[in-house]
Amino acid sequence: MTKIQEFDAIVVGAGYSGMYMLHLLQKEGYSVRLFEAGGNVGGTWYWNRYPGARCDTPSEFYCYTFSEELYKDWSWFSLYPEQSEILDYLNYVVDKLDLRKDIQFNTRATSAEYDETINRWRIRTDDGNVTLAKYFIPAIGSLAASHTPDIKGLESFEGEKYHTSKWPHEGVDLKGKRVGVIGTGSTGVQAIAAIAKEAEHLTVFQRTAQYAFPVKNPLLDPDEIKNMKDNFQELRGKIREHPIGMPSFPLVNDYSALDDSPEERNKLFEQLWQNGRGFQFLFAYNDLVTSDDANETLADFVRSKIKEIVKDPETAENLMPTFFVGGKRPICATSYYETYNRENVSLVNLKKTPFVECTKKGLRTTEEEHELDMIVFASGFDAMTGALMNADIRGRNGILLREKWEDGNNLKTYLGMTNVEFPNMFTIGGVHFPLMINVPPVGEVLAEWIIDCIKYMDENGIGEIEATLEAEEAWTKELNEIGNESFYPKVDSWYTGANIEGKPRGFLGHPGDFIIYQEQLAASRDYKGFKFIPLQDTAKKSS
Ligand code: NA7
Repeated sequence: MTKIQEFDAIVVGAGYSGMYMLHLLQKEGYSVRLFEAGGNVGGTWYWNRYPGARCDTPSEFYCYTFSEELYKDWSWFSLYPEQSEILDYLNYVVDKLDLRKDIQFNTRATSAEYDETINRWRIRTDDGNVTLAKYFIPAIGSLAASHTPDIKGLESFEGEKYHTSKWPHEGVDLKGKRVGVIGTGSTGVQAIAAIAKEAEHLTVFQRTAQYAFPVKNPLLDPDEIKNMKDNFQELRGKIREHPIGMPSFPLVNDYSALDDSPEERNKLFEQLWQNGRGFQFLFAYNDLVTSDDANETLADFVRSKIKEIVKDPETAENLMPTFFVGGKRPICATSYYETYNRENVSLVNLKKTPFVECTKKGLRTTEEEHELDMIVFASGFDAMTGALMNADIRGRNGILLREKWEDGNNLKTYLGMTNVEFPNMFTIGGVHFPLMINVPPVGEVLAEWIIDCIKYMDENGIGEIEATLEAEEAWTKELNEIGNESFYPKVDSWYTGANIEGKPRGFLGHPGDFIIYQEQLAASRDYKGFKFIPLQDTAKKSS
């Protein structure tokens, strides 16, 4: 029998942002239920268990900073934590904050509709139950809908097939297997280096060659951990003042890359390469992602490293990236290029020899058939829009979110969080969510905005909040302007929807930096971009 329950708020997704949102709602005394499709907390980190999965953001910032006690009672042991260490951390948090009592695991929200007659969101879940709530907060993340290439004949393959984002929890035996990996994004480069060590043979199918900045994976020593904890307050401030929320990456030279001689520049780049601190490269000079010529100096340097590292000249040539560095999500990797020197690894350049079909034995390109025991899809996500548009989310008058967005051709939000015609719904992660900023602090800032708004509504007897058309139009226009001036349109990537054939192009995420976004959020706290309906009027409507 269908069970109907009512809460003040429903949160969907137990990743970083959803967990913090739940904590804030609990703390303020709201009744809340969080639905999570997985069997435990973690979101992205719960599902993405492929070999080599690891965070490319230093652990000291890839965590919550709203509570000094929470920060200090946990000690990371890796600078760049593996997936399992992040899950351990999130399990520590969920227990310490006593969040589990309000989380329903193994439960997928299948639809959400706003019922104007009762001014409540009605959420249906795959256990057959219905839940009503005044506030609906999908925190499902930007990369929740995986993408598998549409290769002819894929169903006929007789070997094993896995997508990295749905990696079996019990693990996969790679020993003695001929494995093919499709994709060389952040996931692919990690998986490739790890799979190569176990598989009998690894064939990498690469569509676009990548810049992979090296990261070394040192364990943190006790002094570093103590230092992080002792400087917590300062660190918290610095995270929010840094363009991507990662203050251990300072601007090295506050001048153009072109102002240094090639020798000086290469000396610095070489130092950064040896240091192995990934994203630090983008902050070597102040114009690396604003000037084509400056960008090309970095691109050239990486290409020279590929030539130096990869022994087989043809493989090295195929690994040479040519696009504007940063246009695709920058990639941090450990021993990525070195992996191609292994006897058991080969590279297929799909730009030269595209897929023709998948056969029962493997993948056939225009050149040859590659026989495989296993295909691993590291082929990314229908990012930002996928999960929200696949879901049945209905606002006023039954309008579907994907209809409002005209299937991705007309993406609009206000603040990357609210939508005209979808009252009392706040989205974290998804359309207009920041593209390149460290996710946990952005999630914190948004969850804090939402809880303040909810409190404001309840303290002022407000039944409904909804973005105004003008605010939504102005925000979307502003974002497009920032985006057009940025480097994002220069390159095909998931940032603009170009990773998936047929997906409409546009600025899916917020193209500005963390400081700009926080300024926009701060400015919106006067609520002039919203319409409020007093509680008594919503009550009248429903009577
Ligand atoms: P990405 O970065 O989208 O990478 C996906 C990879 O798969 C990329 O190399 C794609 O090539 C490749 N791809 C996608 N479709 C195809 C087809 N049809 N044929 C061949 N190759 C294909 O996803 P990740 O999972 O690596 O990373 C996602 C985010 O997770 C990352 O940005 C971080 O934020 C963490 P392309 O480059 O599009 O030519």
